[in-house]
Amino acid sequence: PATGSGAAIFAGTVPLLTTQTAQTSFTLKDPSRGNAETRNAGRRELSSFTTGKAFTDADNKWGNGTSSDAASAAVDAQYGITSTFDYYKKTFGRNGIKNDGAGPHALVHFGNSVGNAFWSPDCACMLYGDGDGVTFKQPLVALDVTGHELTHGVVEATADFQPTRVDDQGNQYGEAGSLNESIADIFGSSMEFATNNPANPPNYLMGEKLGLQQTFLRRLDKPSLDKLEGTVDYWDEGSYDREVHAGSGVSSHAFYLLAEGSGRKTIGGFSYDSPTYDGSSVTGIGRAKAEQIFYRALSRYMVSTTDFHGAREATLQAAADIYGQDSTEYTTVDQAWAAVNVTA
Ligand code: ASN
Ligand code: ZN
Repeated sequence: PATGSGAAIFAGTVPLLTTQTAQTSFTLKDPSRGNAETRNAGRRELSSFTTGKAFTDADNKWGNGTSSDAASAAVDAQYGITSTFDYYKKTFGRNGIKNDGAGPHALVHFGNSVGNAFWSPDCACMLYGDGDGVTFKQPLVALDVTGHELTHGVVEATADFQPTRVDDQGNQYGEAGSLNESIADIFGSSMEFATNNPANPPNYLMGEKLGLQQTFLRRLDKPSLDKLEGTVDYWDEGSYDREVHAGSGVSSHAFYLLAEGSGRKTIGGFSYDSPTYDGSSVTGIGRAKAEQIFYRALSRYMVSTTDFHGAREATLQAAADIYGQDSTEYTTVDQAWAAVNVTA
């Protein structure tokens, strides 16, 4: 690969490994990471392009750090997809989204005024809108958004959670779909911690770089602080038919409690105060162990119809496999689920 650098919108100035195609021409494709590549959708929708257009650059210095240069969003995207590739490889030995060695693909500048980012099963790639100009004023290329969306690709290749219901506007409901959103937030924020970019300090907030009025999209320590999507802290049998981004809080909160514990805590300059359903206090086992437990549960025990009670059992089994049934880790998994009202 050729060694270049990029000026991103969110991630600061970052190194990029690229491909030289001529004396003075480079493309945004990283041969050291399964040809992970970011291309330009040119504001078109999926129906009217197939692969977009390659970004090229004469001196291998990409972007100017703002949206005024179309390449800047591509720098964030390429940095995000390669950082996610590295995260899964280093942390879990997973070689790519599908574990087939292929690097992720991304298309930036997707569609006209799209305030969202997606994992698309059609192209097996990331699609990033430039924002709707109202709620989202910037391209949705922030690091944790990339970790979230690519994790939907990992979920598709593993448990493949399916929503129990989809309404006529395409909104998805139910616990398996909520686990999909939750797992995407769990590994999206874990990837942010692993990447530890100085311009993007890691935390348990999702989408905090996007310039939202609420300052974040969702958060794992106390999901109910999110008023945008109405995310919930605890499982509630009586009313459980939630939109998946709202329901995701239950298992995201269990993960946070497992990793960090309940109550007040300052991590990397961010303050958290995580509650529990039953007033119990939970002592965390650390993020690294919590990640291993959740990944093993996802990749071995969870299936398309797994609900929160099934997720509890899957993570208990994973903890028993790694640490033993008499371990503190196993007991803490049990406590963390009880603290979000998911019990045997
Ligand atoms: N950003 C949304 C998500 O990943 C897009 C979607 O798939 N509905 O949850
Ligand atoms: Zn999602």
